[in-house]
Formats: sequence, structure tokens, C-alpha cells
Amino acid sequence: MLKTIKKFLGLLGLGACCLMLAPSGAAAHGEKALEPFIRMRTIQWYDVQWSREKLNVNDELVITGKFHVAEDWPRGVPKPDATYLNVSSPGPVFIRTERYLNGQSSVSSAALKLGGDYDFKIVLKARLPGRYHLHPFFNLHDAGAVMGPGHWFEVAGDPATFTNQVKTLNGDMIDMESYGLANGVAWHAFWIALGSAWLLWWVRRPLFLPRYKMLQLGQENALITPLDRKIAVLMLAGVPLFVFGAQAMTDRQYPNAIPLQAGMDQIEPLPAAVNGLVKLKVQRAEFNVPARSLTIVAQIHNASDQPLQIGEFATANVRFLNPGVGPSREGDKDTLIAPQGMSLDSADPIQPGETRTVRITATDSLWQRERLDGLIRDADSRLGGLLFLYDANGQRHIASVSTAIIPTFN
Ligand SMILES: [Cu+2]
Repeated sequence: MLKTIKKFLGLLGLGACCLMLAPSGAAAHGEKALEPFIRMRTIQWYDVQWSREKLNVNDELVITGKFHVAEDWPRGVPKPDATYLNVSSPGPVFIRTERYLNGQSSVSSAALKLGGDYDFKIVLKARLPGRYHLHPFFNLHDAGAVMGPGHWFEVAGDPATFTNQVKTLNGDMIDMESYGLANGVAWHAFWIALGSAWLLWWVRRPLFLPRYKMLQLGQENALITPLDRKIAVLMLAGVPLFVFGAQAMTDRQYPNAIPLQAGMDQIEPLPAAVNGLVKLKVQRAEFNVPARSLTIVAQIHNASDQPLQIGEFATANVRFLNPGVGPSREGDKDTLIAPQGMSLDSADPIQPGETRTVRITATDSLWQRERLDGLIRDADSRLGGLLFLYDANGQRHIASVSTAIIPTFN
């Protein structure tokens, strides 16, 4: 039995070493690390925009965008009952000053509704000079972070000029960069000193083995002196007294203190932006692995009063465009675009009231570069995304796509 366990542990160790040695590309900050089915079928970002890309310290950056919460949420991922919209950055290089979900100011976590549509606005202020890649992202409780599209920003200027003044509810102006800093350092220093002194007091004595020996020989009385007892009693009574005393003083000094908020914002989704006048039913979807090509055969019903053309398929921040349909992409610096990535079996617009079966192909090496082709090895090989359709006036309709995928290898 013991032998079997040892063998098992040995194999486990070997496995861990192999995993550590296995070659893997470095992903910037985990954009591609999450399983494809989570990136494609949870938060579906679109229309993400940045107000500017070159800033000075203290300048404001506004990130806006929209997302659709997939109705075909993966079974293996906890439902989005506690989520937090944030911006990923390499350290505290910006501060976040405002955040809105569907126009409502929101500072807490929020519960999202499956199939719901939301727009967001995040206001940041540049703090440290440098060149940074930022993404809006959602922290999903128990599932991880789902990244939105990323963008490079350049911050110039002098970090010493950064200001972060806040007016408290009492009307005091405080500087958030230094407020309470001395107090925090003093408390840490005090506890580190007291804790180290207490440890040193005992560590300088005979430790484990000599102590054990003395115990065996019946000399335990020599191990603890009367002075030790006095100091121990002092610690036992003194530390709680000190803590309660300091707490009472703080309470008197700041009578109107508000605890850190742990509530949940309740935010209603927007009236259906996705799946409004265009209904889509997937009949078959294949992913050709060597060709990095997805083919979807879908029945699309156009309930709008204008002929519609399919212009884009977006999944996990990768966008496959049908050239010539939809708004011009000139000057668009999005790196995850396949400008010629989409082709259709028929270029004819879908007429108002028509239901047509369309064959949509999305081909690009981005499937592999963004590690979305790993989908076929998931236990849940389903794909999700958004299909964008446009009428002649540029009016956009969005349909969500969700389907099981059949892989092909030639
Ligand atoms: Cu990035």
C-alpha cells in the first residue's frame, strides 16, 4: 500500500516537473490563458473605445464599450451573480476615478443577467509615466478574469506632479497619495517590532531537540523562568488592552467612519440590443483545424424593414470582417482584426421578412495565435460570438451565435 502511494507521489512529482519544463509562449498578462470556451461564451465585448492614447500625468482617459452576457453560459462556469468590471494594468499606473454601467454610477460588484446587454464607461487618470497595455476586464466570481480588447498607452510627464485630492464627506480635502501613510507605517513597524521581540525572547533559548531532552529528563521547570511568566502575562493582557484603547481613540477622532462596502449593485440590462430584429439559428458548425477556418451554416431571419448584409463575426475579441460591408475600418488600430477574414456563400442582402440559410466562413491565423483553436480539446466544445449585420444606411443589428463545434482535420 505504502509502496503504491510512494509510486503515485513520484509520478505526480514527475508530472509537475514535465509541466514546468513544457515550452509555452509568454502571454502578456494572461489574455490567452483562460480556456477558449470561457473567453467566447461569457462576456462578449464589442465597440470598446479609448478617448486617447498619448497622455500626460494627471490627464484623463475614458474607456467606453459594450458587452453582451452570453445566454449560452458554459455549464462549468459559475453564473455571473458576482462580477466586477475593472481595468488591468501593470501596477498602479493609473487611478480609476469613475465607473458607470448602463449609465448608472457603480463602485461595487454587480450581478449580470444571462443574455443581457450592458454598456460601460470607465474614467482613469494617468499616474506614472511609461508605456502600458490596458484592458477592460471582468472578474467573474469563482471563474477568473475575462479580458476585453487591449490597447497601448503612452504616459509622459513628471510623476511628482501627480495629484489625487479627494473631498471627504466632512468637507476636508485630503491627498490620497499620502493620507494615513505615516499612521500605517507606524502601526506596521510597531507590530513587527513587538512580534520580533516576542519571538527572539524564546528563540535564544534551547530549541526543539535540547528542549525535548530536558522534558524527557524531567527538567521542564528550568525551561520557563518566573520572568518568562511575567512577560507572557504582560503580553496576554497588554496587547488586547492596547488594541481596544487605540480603537476607542480612533473612534473618537473619526466619529463618522463608513465601513468598506461589500454590497452588490443591481443594474438592469439595456433593452435588447442583441437578438432584436435578427434571429439566428445555427444548423451546423465545423472548425477546420489545419486551415484555421470556422464554417457556420445558419438560418437567419430578418425582421427589420431594410435589406441586411452580414459584416462581421466577433468572438473572444477577435473580429472577422466581411470587406466592404459595415463602417470603414481605416485608422482602426485593433490588432485582433482579420480584415478579409469573413466570406459568405452569397453576397445578396437578406431581404426584410426573409429567412435564409447562409454559409459563413471565418478564416484567419488569429484562431491559432489567440489560442482559440484549443476549443476542440475542451470537454465543452461549444462556440459563442456575435454576428453583426448592416443595412444600407449603416444601421447595425446584432445576433448572438452559439453552437457546438465539430472539428475537421483535412
Ligand atoms: Cu494586454
